[in-house]
Amino acid sequence: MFKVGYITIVGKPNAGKSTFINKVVGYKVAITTPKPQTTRFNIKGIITTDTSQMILIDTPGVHIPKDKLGEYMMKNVTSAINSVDCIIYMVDATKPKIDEASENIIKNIVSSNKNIILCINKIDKIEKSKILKIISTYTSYINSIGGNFCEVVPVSVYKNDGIDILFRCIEKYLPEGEMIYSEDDITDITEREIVEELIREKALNNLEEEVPHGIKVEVEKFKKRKNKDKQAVYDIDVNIICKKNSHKKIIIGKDGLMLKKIGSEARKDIENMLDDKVNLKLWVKVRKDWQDNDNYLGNIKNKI
Ligand SMILES: Nc1nc2c(ncn2[C@@H]2O[C@H](COP(=O)(O)OP(=O)(O)OP(=O)(O)O)[C@@H](O)[C@H]2O)c(=O)[nH]1
Ligand SMILES: [Mg+2]
Repeated sequence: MFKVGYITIVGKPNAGKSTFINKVVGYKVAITTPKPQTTRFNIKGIITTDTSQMILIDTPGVHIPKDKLGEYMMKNVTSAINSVDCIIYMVDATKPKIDEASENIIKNIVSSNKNIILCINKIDKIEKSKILKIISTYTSYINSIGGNFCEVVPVSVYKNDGIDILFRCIEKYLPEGEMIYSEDDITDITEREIVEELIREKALNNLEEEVPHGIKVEVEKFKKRKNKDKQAVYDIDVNIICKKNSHKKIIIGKDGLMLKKIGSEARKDIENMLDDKVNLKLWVKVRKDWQDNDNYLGNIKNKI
C-alpha cells in the first residue's frame, strides 16, 4: 500500500515554510532569511520512504500584492493550493494573532475543500503552556467559517521536534499510488535557479529595507570547464537587476565592498552545492519598473 501525493505548505511570510522544506528534504532547495517575502515561487521538495512519496510544495508567504511580481507570487500560492491532496497551514507560534491576512488564507484554504493540517512552528520560542491557546484560537476561527483542521501539529523545525508526527499525519491523507518521481529526485529547482536564489539570499541578508526586495537575479552564463591543473571550474556570470540608480549604488557599496561581500558569501554556498570551484562575476543593472514588466517575471510566472 504505497502512498503518493502532493502537499503544499502555505502561511504568512516568515512562518518557516522554506526552513521546513529544507530540513525534511535534507538539502537547501529553498533560501531562508529572517526577512518576510523571501520565497517568490513554488519549489518542490520530494521525500521518498519505504511507505510513501511526498511531494511538498513550498510557496511564497501570503501578502497583499503591490505590483505584478506580488500578483504572480500570490498566483503561485493559489495554484499550489488547488493542485494538492493535502495542505499544511503553517503558523508562527511567536505571532499567533489571527489578523486579516490570516483570515484570508484560512478562508481560501477552506474553500479549496482539501484536508488542512494546522502546523504551529517555532514552539522552541514560546512557553509550552501557550500552545493550547493558539490551537483553540485557530480551531475556533476555522470552525466559525464552516471548515476544520484534520490534524493539529505543533513543531519546532529548528529542533526537529514534532516533524515525525507531522509526517505520519500527512501520510494518512495521501492516496495510494505509484511513485511519480524517481527515488533519487529531491527537487524541481535547477542548479541555475539555486544560484540565483542564493545570491538573492545574501542580498536579503546584507541589504536593508526595500532594496533587496526590489532586486532580481539572473544568471547569464553558467559554464563548466577544466582549468590548467585539470580541475573543474564553473564560470558563472550574473546580473543583479534593481529598480533605481540609488539602489545600484547601495548594492555596489563604497569601493565595491557590498557587492564583494554578497559575491563571496554566495560563492561559498554555490561551491558547496556544485562541489567544484566557482568563478563568480556579478554585475548590477538598473531596470526601472522591472517588477511590473512581464519580460522580467517569466520565471516566476512559469511556476504558477
Ligand atoms: N526559532 C525558530 N525559528 C525558525 C524556525 N523555523 C524557521 N525559523 C526562522 O524563521 C525565519 C523565516 O524562515 P523562512 O523559512 O525563510 O520563512 P518562510 O515562511 O519561508 O518565509 P517567506 O518565504 O517569506 O514566506 C528564519 O529566520 C528562520 O531561521 C523554528 O523552528 N524556530
Ligand atoms: Mg520561504
